[in-house]
Order: sequence, then C-alpha cells, then structure tokens
Amino acid sequence: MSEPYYITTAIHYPNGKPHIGHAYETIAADVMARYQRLRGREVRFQTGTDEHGLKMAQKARDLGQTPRELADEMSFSFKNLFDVLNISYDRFIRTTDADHHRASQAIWDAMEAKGDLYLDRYEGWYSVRDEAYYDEKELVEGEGGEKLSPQGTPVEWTEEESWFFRLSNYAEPLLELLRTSAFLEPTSRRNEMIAFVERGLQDLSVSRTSFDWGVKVPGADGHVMYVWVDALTNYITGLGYPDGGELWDKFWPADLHLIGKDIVRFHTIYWPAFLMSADLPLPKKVFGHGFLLNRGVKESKSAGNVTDPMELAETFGVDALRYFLMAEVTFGQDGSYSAEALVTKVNAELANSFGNLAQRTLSMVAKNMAGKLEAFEPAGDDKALLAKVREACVVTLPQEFEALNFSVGIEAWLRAVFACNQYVDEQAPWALKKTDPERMKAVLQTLLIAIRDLAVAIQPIIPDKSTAVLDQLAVPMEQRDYAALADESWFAANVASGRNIEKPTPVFPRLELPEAEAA
Ligand code: ME8
Repeated sequence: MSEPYYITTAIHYPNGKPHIGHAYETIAADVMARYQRLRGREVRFQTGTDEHGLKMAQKARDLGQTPRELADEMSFSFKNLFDVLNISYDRFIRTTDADHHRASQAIWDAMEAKGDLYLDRYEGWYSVRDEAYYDEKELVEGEGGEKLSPQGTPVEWTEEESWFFRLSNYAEPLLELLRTSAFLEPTSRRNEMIAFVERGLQDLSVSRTSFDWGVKVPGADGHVMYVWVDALTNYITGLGYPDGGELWDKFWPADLHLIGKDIVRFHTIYWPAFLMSADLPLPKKVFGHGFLLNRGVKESKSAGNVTDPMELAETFGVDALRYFLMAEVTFGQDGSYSAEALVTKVNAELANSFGNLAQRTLSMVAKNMAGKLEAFEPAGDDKALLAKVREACVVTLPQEFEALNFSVGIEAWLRAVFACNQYVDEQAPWALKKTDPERMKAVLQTLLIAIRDLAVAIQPIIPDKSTAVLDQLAVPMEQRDYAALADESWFAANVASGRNIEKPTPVFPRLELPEAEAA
C-alpha cells in the first residue's frame, strides 16, 4: 500500500480574476503533488475558491451583481486558469458547495458542544480586505494619519452582536505546538506567531450579523459564520467531514497546507485551535511562502498592478512559466517577476541548455546511428557522467523538493545538465563519427541515458515538456517515476525492438520578448 499524502493550497478569493500570486502558489503545490506521486505516494490535492464574506459581498454590490453571480464568474476563471496551468488537483472546492455548508455547521456544532462558543458583542477594528479583526495595539498609522492594519489595509470600526470562540483557552497548547514541532515552516515565520500568542490571545468573534453572505450559524437566526471559520473548514470538507469514510480515513490529517505569508496567523493559530476544540487531529505542516513582486512591487487586485497569468501562459507557454517561477524564487522568500527575467532564464536554462542537449543528442542518434540503439556498458568518463547525473536526479533534487527548496533542487538538476553539455563538448561525438564510430555510439548512448534521468526528475516542474522528451526516447509510461531511475530496461527494450529513434522536433523553442515588454 502506498503512503497517502494530502496537500492543499489556500482557497482564493474570487472577487476578481486570478493574479500571478495565485498562479505561483498553486503551481508550487502542483509541483509538490506531482513530486509525491512520482515517489509512489497516493496523493490527494485540493484547491478552490473562498466565496463568502464581506469582501465578496461589497465587491459584488459595487459591480451591481449578486455575490453568487460574482463568485460563479470568477471561480470559473480560477478553475480555468488552473486547468490551463496543468494543475493536477483532485478537487476544486467552492465554499458555496452544499457539502461545505454542512461541514462548516458540523465543526461549529462540535466547538459549541465543547463549550467553546458564547454569544456577546464585538466592538473593534475590522479589515475587509484582510477579512481580519485587529486589536487596537496592532494597528499602524498611514501617511495621512489614518489607522491601518499591520498589512497596510484600511480598517473600520465595527460593533455588532456576535458569537465568540474561546481562543484564549488554547494559548498553552498552541505555544507547545509552535515551539516544539516543525508545524510551521519556514522557521523564520515561527517566532512571529509565538510572540503573537505570548502577547495574550483574545477570544475571537466568529459570526457576523450586519450582512448575510455566508454559512448560516446553526440555531442562531441572523448570524452567518465569520468567513475564516468556513474557509479553513474547506480542508476537511473535501475529505468527507463530518461523515468520515475512505478519504477521511486515508488523508486526514493533511500533510501540508501551502499558503502565503500573509495568512499564517489564520492557519497556525485559529485553525489548530478550532481543530483542537472539535477534537480533530492537526495538520502535519503549514508552509508560508513569500510574495511574488512585479519588478519589486507587490501585485494585488486591490493595488491594481496585476499581471494576468493566463496571458503569460499564452505568451511564453505553461512550462516556461512554471519553470521560471519555481527556479527563480527561493521558496519561502519574496521574489520578483518580470517578462525580461523570464525570457532570459528560460532561454538560458531550458532552450540553450537542456533543450539543446536533448535536441543535438537525439539528432545525432537519428542521423549517425540510424536511430538504432545498441547494447553497451558505460565505463570511464561515461560512467562518471552518469553517476553525477544520477546523484542529482535521485538524491539531491528529491531531497530538496521534499523540503520545499524547489529552486535548490532545480539548481542541482541544472548543474547536471551543464555537466552533460560539457561532456558533449569534450567528447565531440561529431568528430568521432569518422575517427572512432564505436566510441561515438558509446558517447551518444551515455547521453541518452542521462537525458532520460534528467527528464524523469524534472517532470514535476515542466510536466508537458519532459513528457515530450521521454516520448522521443520511447520510455514506457510505467517507467517514468522516480523508482524507475534505477532501471535501464527501457534502454534494453529499445535495443531489442530495433525501434528507431526518430529525428527529433525541438521541445524547447527560444522565447522572444514581446515588443510591448521590450520597449
Ligand atoms: O487569502 N504572491 O485568499 P487570497 C504570492 N481566501 N502569493 C500570493 C500573492 C502574491 N503576490 N498574493 C496572494 C485568501 N497570494 C483567503 C485564503 S485559506 C483557508 C483562505 C497568496 O485570494 C495568499 O498568500 O487573498 C494566499 O495564500 C493565496 O494567494 C490566496 O490569496
């Protein structure tokens, strides 16, 4: 039985079209999901949209739509984008789904049965943009002297009848969780959360009465749940909570909630407290990644400097975009995006390095060996190159991906690509054609094996492009996972079948910077 692995992204607010930050997080989660599948784990991967709350209600009102109309339209944009980006999700959840309302009410009932909910009155600050309550002490002053949230968003004074959750009861277990486990990564985010709990936890307002776009609070007319109560519950709705069943038994607790750094508080304080209250096991890990900046400036729907990821995918190709985002940015830190940087990096590393390696090797095999493979035993330099490539593909890249150090894993892979190109230049198989054809065959076949290893290893990042290379090498589907990296039977099968390696079509064309971007 293969080991289960459950990974989730944040669910995105569909109050506008998706921006590149949404694409970034979801691609990273997809890379992890694909990586775990290639390791042989049984993966469940969930993403979706977070459709309730004041932010959605206000945006819909501004547009003259109902919240439901806005949610339907924009949720579709997210789903469509994720399909285009080749996101291998198992469920795209919408918090307006009927099973999600049931699950949210069930966790509410469980928290109430625990004695953790009580009715009172909320008087304090609220940021609609963050959908978050802030303590007076947390606020900062804006340029015009106005009060802002610590994230720099506007806050409004709010007074209404509200249900409260006894968050203050959970300070000790939360401190224990944050201090003694790897629950929250990267560790740089941990101290901030520990300090937040140490300053003292207030009970949390968990229902709203001034609008009705949300999940109804069971038995409390006029109350809808605070949007984060239902949003966080999406992670268990998708596994069949509260009914249980096969998905629940197999996949809860989640292995990884992948989220951005701005919502760490909700995931590492509120969510574990709700789960403890409902007597449910806690997720194993929350990872708060950094923000993607557009030439150094934060992109957001509210700031209006939004790059359309769909346009990027159309202009440069899905795998070029995936590769750039994962290779360019140290995962966990902020990173910067620009079309120039994308074109430069993808051309240097995919077109000129890996692409060129595959293209020239396969062309020479087609031309100089009539596409026929022959049995051979790598020795000397050939064996040394294959050992280096295999070390990168079997040891370093997986180790780094496992730890979410995607860019470091890709660097190891790229060093192996460079080593192969250096080997081609040193061995000069085109010259060997006349002087030593047997040696030429050994060199080209060594390269074919190296390219197979490199293409298998990099599949999570560039799934379509690596598939195209593996197809050209005639590697059978069932020999494309990480366990197969130790197995050369695909090569032997090609030898035995006498199958021709065809003249290849280039897999990684060079990208051009569109004129508008170059200007
Ligand atoms: O926060 N770079 O939704 P959201 C990288 N609905 N990541 C970014 C980003 C950027 N520029 N901008 C946003 C919400 N993100 C809630 C989540 S989960 C139960 C509810 C990330 O649409 C952000 O950090 O504002 C979050 O993880 C995700 O995109 C969705 O953001």
